[in-house]
Amino acid sequence: MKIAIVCYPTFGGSGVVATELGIALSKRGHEIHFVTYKQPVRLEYLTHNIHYHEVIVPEYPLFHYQPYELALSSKLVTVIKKHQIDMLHVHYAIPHAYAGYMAQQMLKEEGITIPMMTTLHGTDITLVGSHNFYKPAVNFSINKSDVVTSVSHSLKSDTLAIFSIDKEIEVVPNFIDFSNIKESFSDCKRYLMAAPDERILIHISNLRPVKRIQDVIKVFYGVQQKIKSKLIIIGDGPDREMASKIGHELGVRDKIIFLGKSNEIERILCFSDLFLLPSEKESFGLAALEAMAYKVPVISSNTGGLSEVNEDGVSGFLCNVGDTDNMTKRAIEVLENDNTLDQFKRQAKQTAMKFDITEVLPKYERLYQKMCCN
Ligand code: GMT
Repeated sequence: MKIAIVCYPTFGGSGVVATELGIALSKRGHEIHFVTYKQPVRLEYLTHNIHYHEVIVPEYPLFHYQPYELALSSKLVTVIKKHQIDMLHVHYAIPHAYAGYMAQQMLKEEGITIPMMTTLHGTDITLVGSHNFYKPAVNFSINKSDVVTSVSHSLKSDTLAIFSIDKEIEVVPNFIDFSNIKESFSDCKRYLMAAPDERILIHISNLRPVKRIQDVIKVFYGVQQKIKSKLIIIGDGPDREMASKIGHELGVRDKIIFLGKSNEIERILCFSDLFLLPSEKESFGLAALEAMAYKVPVISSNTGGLSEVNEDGVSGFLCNVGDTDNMTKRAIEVLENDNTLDQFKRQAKQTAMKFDITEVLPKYERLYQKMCCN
């Protein structure tokens, strides 16, 4: 099939999932066309089966806000016609489902029918989309999608609770392509980050308030009182300064390493011992799943879809949002002795393997088939 994929090209989970999905589909013989404003960060190569079309929004002084949706829907019309695309898969409802619907309508005028699947990822529903500024348009474009999927059962329930949806929502979880995950690393440079007798805790996110980075620092503070350790923080965002300040106040700033945005997550996960994800909201927690795939157990909150990914007592532990005392206790339980840590590491990987792409890809392909050929 010829599939146009619309996504955010940045480090966020929705863009990563869309990119990995496109790459996997291309390997199965589908022709994939990414349509977005920058080459997606995880899209390292373009082949005859993978194409990238840049949406350009020229600055025009009259516009206070540059009209990205307009440029995107126009680009979609052009790409769909030129490459005779069979279907459209948009990731993240805002504004992609809306722009996709507009493209569908323009093409209809020319006698071209193009079905659209919308995959809901989380903040497009729970944080941004639910706001009255956007809600009517998001509700409308979800209902106008031919197929709607969500990345967890929890996100499906949230969507049905927040919006008036008259479409069936199919749950298709996020995934890991285990064929890309190395069993062993020759260049895993743990010594660069910590002494041999230190444990390494890690947090990866866009450092937004929803991630509760203050809880990451508090938990680390508690852990390092009992166990010699370092904390690595990957990603960048508005709460980075605040995290650093709390680190100073608690006297642990010198044990926290901020690495910024990274495209080399695997080279850091390979030596990490524990992933912290205490989010306020989290529809799935792809970052946690990626950590588990590299044998890093997870202490997370039990919000949203996290309990569908992180198995309590198996791949790590789930705690109530904001309960940093319990998170600290659980973290120490996992890290305290080598045997327990090894067991959690093994179990983390086993749990992650349930989300291998070979389990998930056929679900998308079945839905594509149904949508295009019914
Ligand atoms: O977590 C973020 O703020 C980024 C956001 C995104 O849209 O990229 O992540 C959402 O989608 C990911 C991929 O499906 C999920 O793994 C994240 O849990 C979800 N984030 C939230 O729900 C806060």
